[in-house]
This record gives sequence, structure tokens and C-alpha cells, in this order.
Amino acid sequence: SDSKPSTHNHILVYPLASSGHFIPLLDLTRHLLRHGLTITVVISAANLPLLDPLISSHPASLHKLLLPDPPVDRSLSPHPLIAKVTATRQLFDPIVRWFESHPAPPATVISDFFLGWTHDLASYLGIRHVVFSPSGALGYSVFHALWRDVLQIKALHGGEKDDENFVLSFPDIPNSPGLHWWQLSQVWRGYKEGEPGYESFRKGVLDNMTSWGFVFNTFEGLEGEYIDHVKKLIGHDRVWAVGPLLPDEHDRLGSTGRGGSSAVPPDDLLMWLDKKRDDSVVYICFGSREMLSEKEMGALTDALKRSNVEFILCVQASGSSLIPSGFEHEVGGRGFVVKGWAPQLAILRHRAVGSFVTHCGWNSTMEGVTSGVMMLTWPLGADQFTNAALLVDRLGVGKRVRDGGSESVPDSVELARLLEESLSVDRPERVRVKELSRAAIKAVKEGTSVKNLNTFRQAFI
Ligand code: AWU
Repeated sequence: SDSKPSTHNHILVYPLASSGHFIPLLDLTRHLLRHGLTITVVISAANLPLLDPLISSHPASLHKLLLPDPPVDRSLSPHPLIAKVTATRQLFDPIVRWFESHPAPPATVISDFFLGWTHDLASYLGIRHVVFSPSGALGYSVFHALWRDVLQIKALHGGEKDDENFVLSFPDIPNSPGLHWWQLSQVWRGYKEGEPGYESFRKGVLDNMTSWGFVFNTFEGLEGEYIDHVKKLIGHDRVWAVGPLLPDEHDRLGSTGRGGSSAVPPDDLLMWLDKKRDDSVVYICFGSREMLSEKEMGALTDALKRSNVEFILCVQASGSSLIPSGFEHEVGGRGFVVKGWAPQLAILRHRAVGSFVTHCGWNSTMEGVTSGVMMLTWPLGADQFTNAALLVDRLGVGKRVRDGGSESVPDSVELARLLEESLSVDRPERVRVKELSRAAIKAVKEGTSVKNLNTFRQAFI
């Protein structure tokens, strides 16, 4: 484009409008603002409440590029998230028009790894494209391999249903876990060569590998070997592990209001926790998007009744009807049920929370590790099976709750035992996760992550 020379320290940040993707990129934005960079965030009106607090604290250096959420044409692809991502391509021209009329346009665009089409946008504008991965380096590497080799993998495996326990391995990813067909094939749900939605999505995944650099919300003590693998994949070392990207411990609003306003007054929850002993409460949450089936919720609530554990159960508003009626009455003061958005980070950071039943979304994984809580893994989709394997098999900081085939539902007696055992202080997983928590905090305070963030930032000064 015939644009003016772009401004070095002005960055365009383009998050995917989905909580697990939006929250960590906003955390990165907060870190970058501290060092004198000017940032414009592409955002829709629906997500503005999440950005406004940051804009009011950085009025001169943080700006918004307000664009409508483009209409999602479900004929483009049956997979809701892919359809949503494909729809964002309609913003290519509005962003170009904004850029060309801007007095000091950005020299770099940092975009969510699902928005691979922004690679073409950056090339068209003649600016640098940086990929931000809200997933870990292992999760990203598996995601990339699945899309890069989809035809070979499908040819190798044959029909999708004949053997759901067919183990996929990824020989080029060091120490990669063997994962079952049913755990990974949902990544291509409805994938059909030639369909516009998937073809453009797959092109974006491959284009990401030719970007100027990668930023991961992880730390080298957790995933160093996988960061090295990504460096090998893209052929240079502009791959920065800068996580855990979390608000500071003492930033109360940052942890109680993170990602949305809590469905219950945070103080009610925190005062409930204040009365509990250290490491005596189990926190259960399955992220912002996933939902248990009725059978799974039945097994979970049954196990919570059978066990004597004290717990906080968070279920998104859309799933609160899954909770059996009378459950809250039966567990009485032993349990606290949040139907809607919970202040997850504040809960995990509380000294009374000892273990975390999690779907292993990457943000929850990082928050669990950083908070030093033992994890009980219950992956449901996306990169969660990969993250669960990392936590349980590689790092030894968790135990599997869901351990059967695609139709398996945890046994509630076994789960009740797991819940109780997870709180015993001398569990090896707890000892290990406390060590990893110290490593995570060290990485961001004085170690590899803060160093990587500084190196990354040098590119904009
Ligand atoms: P998280 O990554 O834990 O889970 P999802 O919301 O499922 O997001 C990708 O994000 C993951 O790798 C994918 O597997 C996919 C997706 N939260 C909260 O504060 N209150 C709530 O009630 C629920 C959630 C926060 C939580 C975390 C985020 C969820 C990157 O899972 O603290 O930061 O929302 O992200």
C-alpha cells in the first residue's frame, strides 16, 4: 500500500474475541504499555468493557480500533470457531483504510494465532507480523502439525470412526505425548478439503510459520524444549516465552475482575475462603467455552456429595441448568456454587485452595501451575488433551480424572476418592507443582520471561 512510513513504537494488537484468547493478549498489552509503547487494539463494542479499564489508565498510549463483529456465515464452515475466524477476514479492508488514514500507523501487528490471515494483511501494509499464542508451545506445535499434515494423517488413519483409540504420534516434536485419534480429530471437525472456511484457516496456520516472530504465554522452565521446536520450525530464534502473563499478586481488581465481572460479589467468595484451612478447598471450572454433558455433571456432583471435600464449583451461566436440583442444598456450607463468571485467578491464588479440577485450557493450566495447586485433569477438546498430558505425564503435577475413551464418564466413587486424595499435603504432585510455581514466579520477576519480554520490546524502540 502507498502508506506513510510507519511508526516503530506503535503496535496494532489483534486479539480473537474469545475469553481464553483475549485475556492473555490483553495481559501482554498491559506489560508492553509499561514501557512507553503506543498500542491500538482491534476490538468490537461487545468486548470494550474488558479494555476500558486499561484505556483509562493509559489514555495517551492505548487506543482502540472499534470495528463491528462481522456477521458469521455458517455456510463457510460447520465449526463455530472457524466460522467466526473466517468472518474476521471481512475486516481486512476496514483495517487497511484505518491504517492509510492514520497520521502515525503501526509498524507491527501482533495477532492471535487463529488469525493467520493477518499475515497477508501485514504483508499488504508492509509491516511486521508477530503471532501471539494463548496456547502453550507444545499445544501450538501439535495444533500446527495436525493442520500441516492433515491429509497424510487422515490417509494413515483411514475412517474417522473405525479406531478412535488409534494413537497419533508427532515424531518431529520432542517428547511429544501419544494422543488418541478421538482426542485430536475434533480439531478438524467437519474438515473438508476445498471448503473456503477451512482452506483459508489452514493457509493462515501455515502462514504463521513465516511470521517475523512468535510470543508464547509460557515459560522456559515449563516448555523450553517445545519453544526450541518452534524455533526450528520457523527457522529463526525470534520466539519469546514471556509467561505466565498474569496481573501482579497485589493487583486486586486485576485478579477479581479478570476477563469479566464476577457472577457473585468477589468478597463473598473470598470471605468464604478466608474461613477455610490452607490447601483444603477444591476449585472446579471448565473454562469459558466448554460444557460438561448432563452425565458428566451428574458424575461430578455425585462425587462432590460422596466426598467430604469443601469446594467451589464454577459453571458458566449457559450450563447452570445441568446442576441437579437440590445439589446445593444437599452440600450445604461445604460447597460454593458459582453460576456464571467466577473470579478464577483470585480463587486459585487464595491459600485455602489446594487442588483444581480443570479442563486444562492453557490459561487455566498456567494459572494452576503459577498458583501451585495440584491439578485434576478433565480435558474436553482443543489443545486440552495435549495440555493434560504435559501436566500429568511430563511435569507430574496432576492426575487424570477423565481417562477413558470419547464416551467415557468418570466413575463418581473413584472421583470422590481422587478429590479427597488431591488435598493431602504430601502428594508428590503437590510438592512438584509448588516447585514449578516458584519457577514460574521467578521467570517473570527476574528470569527468562522478563528477559524475553525485554528482548522482544527492544524491537519496538
Ligand atoms: P482457558 O484457556 O482456561 O480456557 P477456555 O476459556 O476454554 O479458552 C485457549 O483458550 C485454550 O488453550 C483452549 O483450550 C480453550 C480456550 N475464567 C474466569 O476468570 N472465570 C470463569 O468463570 C471462567 C474462566 C478465566 C480463566 C482463564 C480464562 C479461560 C487458549 O480452552 O481464569 O484465564 O478465563 O481460559
